[in-house]
Amino acid sequence: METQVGWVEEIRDVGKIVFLVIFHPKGKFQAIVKKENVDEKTWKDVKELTRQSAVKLHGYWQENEQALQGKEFVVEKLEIEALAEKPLPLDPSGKTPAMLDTKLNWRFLDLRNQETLAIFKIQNKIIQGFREWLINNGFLEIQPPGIIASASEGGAELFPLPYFERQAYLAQSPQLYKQMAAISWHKVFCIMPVWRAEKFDQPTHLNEIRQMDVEIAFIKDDEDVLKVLEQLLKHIVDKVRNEAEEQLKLLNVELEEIKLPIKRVTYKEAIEALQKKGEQIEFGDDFSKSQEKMLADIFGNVFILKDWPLSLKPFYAMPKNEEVAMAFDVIFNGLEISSGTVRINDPKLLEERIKANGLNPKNFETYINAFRYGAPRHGGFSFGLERLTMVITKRQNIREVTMWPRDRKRLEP
Ligand code: AMO
Repeated sequence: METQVGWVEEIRDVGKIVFLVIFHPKGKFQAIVKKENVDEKTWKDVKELTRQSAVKLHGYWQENEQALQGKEFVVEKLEIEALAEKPLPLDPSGKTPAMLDTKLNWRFLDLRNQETLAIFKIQNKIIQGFREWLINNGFLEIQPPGIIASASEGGAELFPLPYFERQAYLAQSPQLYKQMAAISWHKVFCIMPVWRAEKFDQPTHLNEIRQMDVEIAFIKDDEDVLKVLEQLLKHIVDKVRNEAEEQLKLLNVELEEIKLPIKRVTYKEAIEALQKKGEQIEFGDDFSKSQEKMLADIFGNVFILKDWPLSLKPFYAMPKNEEVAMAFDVIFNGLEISSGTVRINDPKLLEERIKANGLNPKNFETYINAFRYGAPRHGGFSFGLERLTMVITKRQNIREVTMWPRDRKRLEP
């Protein structure tokens, strides 16, 4: 006798036989309970069963062409592990459509929905693909802190945190720490949550995200970093295409292969292309979300926007000349999924740039000092895990691809 566990998605009672559809993340299956095959207790329990109850089934598999996967589980004994209350606040079978808000309010139930499961199985592959490519290419995984003393990406977006006698902040990026690791360990990466106190209410922004970061030392310029980025991105997309075919199909998504090299477009070319289309935009302006989409129509599904004005990039970005930084963004299906730069590894220049950005070098002393003792030139980038999941699964709202999203209104569950 074998044992299967799962949650009851459907119950079809035809008198002396009860058919069950059982949800399990491995795959749904049909179970069949016949009065003549089971003891009295099991039969009584089956008749009292409610949808979404957790059950343990003991029995065996038999072939049945009409059943899911061509087989069904013949139940000889059933144990109710936990009976679900009625009515259900959300029907995860998807038969009764629900608003995203309701799905998120009852996320634990929604995790039993096939589409939701497919999204997060794909997200698993994205994380695995990221980690495996980097490990296979000699990168070490690091663990930066989540509590920090000063900003790395601009002061306005920090969540303050009382920290004993001092003021601390939730990390908005592992930036300064991955740099300090790369100047000693050469090639490093990390995956960690970060927090941004942005007040937007947009389908592309959250206040807590997972960043997948890479940092490489002994580089010459931004192209050395971009070569790593594009191979890594291609590997992630290939992995999803090869190992999550079933999930992509279920979500009705055609995921195109990434052809290398990814097209490079300079910031200046992008501005000119938008101006030609009649957009009001000048050198020095950032692109709006709709302009990013327009750029995708012009330059394609995936492209790299590089040579950004210094004023639009953080203080640590290495200047290429007086105007632009060695900085880039990756635009995938019209959305920024990653950005990165070559970093300043000269303490004097770093101090100057910190001041030029209206920040106080005193708050960055430990960081600046890190570049006084054999700090090779380095650079890196960060993918937003949720943004990447969003463009790969072609979902419209970042909350769909975030298990428990944190935004201005949502702190629970
Ligand atoms: P940046 O601030 O551009 O760069 O962030 C990198 C990537 O993180 C994602 N992201 C977000 N996703 C959803 N909601 C948000 N509020 C949000 N903010 C950022 C995006 C973005 O491309 N330290 C640098 C990276 C580096 O230079 O290595 C940084 O954090 O996908």
